[in-house]
Amino acid sequence: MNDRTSNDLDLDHELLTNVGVAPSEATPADLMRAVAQTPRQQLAERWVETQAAERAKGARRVYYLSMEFLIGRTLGNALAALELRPHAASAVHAHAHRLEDVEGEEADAALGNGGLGRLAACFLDSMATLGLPSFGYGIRYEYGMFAQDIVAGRQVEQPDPWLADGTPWEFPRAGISVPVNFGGWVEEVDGKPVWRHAGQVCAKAYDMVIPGHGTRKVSTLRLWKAAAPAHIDLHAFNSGDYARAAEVKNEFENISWVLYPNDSTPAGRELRLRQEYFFVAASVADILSRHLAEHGSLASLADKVAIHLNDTHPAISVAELMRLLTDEHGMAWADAWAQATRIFSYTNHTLMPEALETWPVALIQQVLPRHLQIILRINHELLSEAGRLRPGDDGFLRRLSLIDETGERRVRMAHLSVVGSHKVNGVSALHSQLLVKTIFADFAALWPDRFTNVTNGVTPRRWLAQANPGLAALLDSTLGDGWRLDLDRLRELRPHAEDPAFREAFMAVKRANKERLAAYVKRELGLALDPGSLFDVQVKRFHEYKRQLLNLLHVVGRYQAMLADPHVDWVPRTVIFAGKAASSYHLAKQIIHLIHDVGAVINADHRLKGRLKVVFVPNYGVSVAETIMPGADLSEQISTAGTEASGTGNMKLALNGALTIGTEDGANIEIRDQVGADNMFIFGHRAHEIAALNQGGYQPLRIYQNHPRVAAVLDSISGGRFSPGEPDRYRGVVDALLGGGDHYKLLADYDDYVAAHGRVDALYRERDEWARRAIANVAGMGPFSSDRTIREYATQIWRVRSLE
Ligand code: 26Q
Repeated sequence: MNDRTSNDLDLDHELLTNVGVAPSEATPADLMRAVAQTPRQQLAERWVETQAAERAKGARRVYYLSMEFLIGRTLGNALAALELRPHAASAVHAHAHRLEDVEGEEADAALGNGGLGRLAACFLDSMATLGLPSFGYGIRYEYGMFAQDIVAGRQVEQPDPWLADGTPWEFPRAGISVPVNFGGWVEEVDGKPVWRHAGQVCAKAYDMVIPGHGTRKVSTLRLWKAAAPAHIDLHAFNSGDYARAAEVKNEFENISWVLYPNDSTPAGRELRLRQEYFFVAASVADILSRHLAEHGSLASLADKVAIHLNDTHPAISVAELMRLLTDEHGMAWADAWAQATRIFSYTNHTLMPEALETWPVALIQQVLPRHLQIILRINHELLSEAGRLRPGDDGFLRRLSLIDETGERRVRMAHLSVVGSHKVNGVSALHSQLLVKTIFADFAALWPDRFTNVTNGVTPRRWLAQANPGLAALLDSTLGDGWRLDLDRLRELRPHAEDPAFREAFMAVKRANKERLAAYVKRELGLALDPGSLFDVQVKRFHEYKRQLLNLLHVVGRYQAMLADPHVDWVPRTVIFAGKAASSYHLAKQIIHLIHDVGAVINADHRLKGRLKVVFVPNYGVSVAETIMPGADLSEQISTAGTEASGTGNMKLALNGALTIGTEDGANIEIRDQVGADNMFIFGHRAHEIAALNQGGYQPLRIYQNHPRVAAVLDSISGGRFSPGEPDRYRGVVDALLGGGDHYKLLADYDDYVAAHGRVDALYRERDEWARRAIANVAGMGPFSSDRTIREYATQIWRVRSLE
């Protein structure tokens, strides 16, 4: 088929006909919309083409169900995938603007909290690029992840109305609207259960087309918006009461209003449960109607459909599919169950018991009465099977049960996900090992083959080609451009680490990226950074287990040591933090405040001669990350061993040439295996040693008493050294360590962490040696492409194949 679209952008025409402004008066935001039109049109053509090809082949597809897709901006990625970048750049230049500035006008699609949501976005990119027949399904939140303002050192959350000015990237599918029912009760009619629902919402489909790179294939991200059913509007219109009509409409439409934050402990909010069922019901109905249209019968469903659960958030789909197959389509229970367990697979993203999703039985009874019956039947059959295996072992049954009977009865969504899936995976080797040793040990005894590992990855298109054009150009001229689609090609960099000219070029790229980051910080915060200093970066959500506070303890310790010994030739450091705290997570917000207070004191202390700076970059998100990752020298991956399931920021930073200081946790271990232990700064207790500390009565107070340097750091914080106006401000933070038992073992790892920083300083003085090791990091990152990850899912779990 010949491509009729010209690749030359006619911006004046787009401005006049699509944006509705005179070309001479176009602002950068107008230009952004005008530039977007050409890729939008080409994506629409590719979407139609891809759908037709999949339908013609009767292809098996994977459906990736996720409450979160942290897409970020689309324009730059679309231009790259469609090979339109040079055309767009010259068209924008003709309007006396730079393409990067025009791209900067686009709002991030921040439909996710952090790692889990960004992983889903990287997976879409890889699924499209590999040509896998695939859909992502999620929610079209009106408001994404809150924007973070910092006011007097404290986090203030602002709404994120990312759709306020519209987005050029969505395709409303006016014809695709699915009714979703809620509430009511279940009756028996002729011996069959009938759900008499009490309420109904419409799910309306909005598609985002996900371009593949190096292929005309695309993937689809179908997001559902909640709308009042048409009859509601009609009713209000007839009665003439507009105010009441608006109120009623809101009750329906609030379902897709706002992304829920990833709280320290997920509260069982009813609206969140409604969101989960809303998008699951719409997605499963859409999957079944597509299957029936293409294949005519549900008998072949499991041959053509794979559904993946991104964490337990869409777990109710197991019950929903069973309901549709049995109640609506008359399939026998056993046949339906055999299909369901062939169709579903599930990824777990956390081991921490308090983060595992459960819902009160009473709430599910009220919102989804038929689903509760189905869950109880699944549970009955599970416990019967398990009882036959281990007769009389009541503890085993209690631990396996879908219902937690201790206290208020609750449904364990992880158990529902495991029982309903043929494969369950963790996201790094360590995490997957711990899963079968801890929270899923009983299920692993029952079904050992169900559990597997698929280590996370990141897309090299966004996280190297787009974020770091300088390094991308150096790689292109050194290795050719094949690494974009085959990241293992980075291995060929290894010999170049021995080439002084290459090292020079590599370090010049790093320097330019640090200058770009410094310019951003200057613009945002008015703070001047020294690009010659070591940029020490920790960017991620704020959580106690990620131990931003350990990093800060080192900063304070270093500050004290510098004051004690100002004439030592200290390696200049800029310690950069960024990340959001859940709005209800008091301690995490206190730590953000403390970083600001410490920064204010240190940055103003002239005795340091500018050799230590502390910066907090506000509103961390995908686009901010694209500026920070390339400018980092040192990547802080310092979670308590056994707590970070994988991490993906660790991969983005190493891929951009940062060296890691990290614990043996999550994917850090596999990164070390690939880049070499000599090229990382590993420290701290290992997972089994942390477990032993938990067994053996860990006493942080002992450490405090026996380590004067630790004591001096903690005393200065708790004594108000950094909050003179309110000396008690950080009592609570320090108390969590000394009085609260230091759950995440900061003090146990402090000494080793400080020692590791000593090795960092020593290496940084040896510029040449640092360059060698930074290059070794990039060279070792091939396996951490999400293309590798998705190939593993496709072959080992989903059994889907690329078209042709
Ligand atoms: C649950 C219930 C109610 C409200 C919110 C939530 C909720 C939302 C988001 C719970 C958890 C999340 C996000 C979890 C997450 O991002 N986990 C990270 O996943 C990454 C991708 O696998 C890993 O690399 C990280 O280690 C893991 O922390």
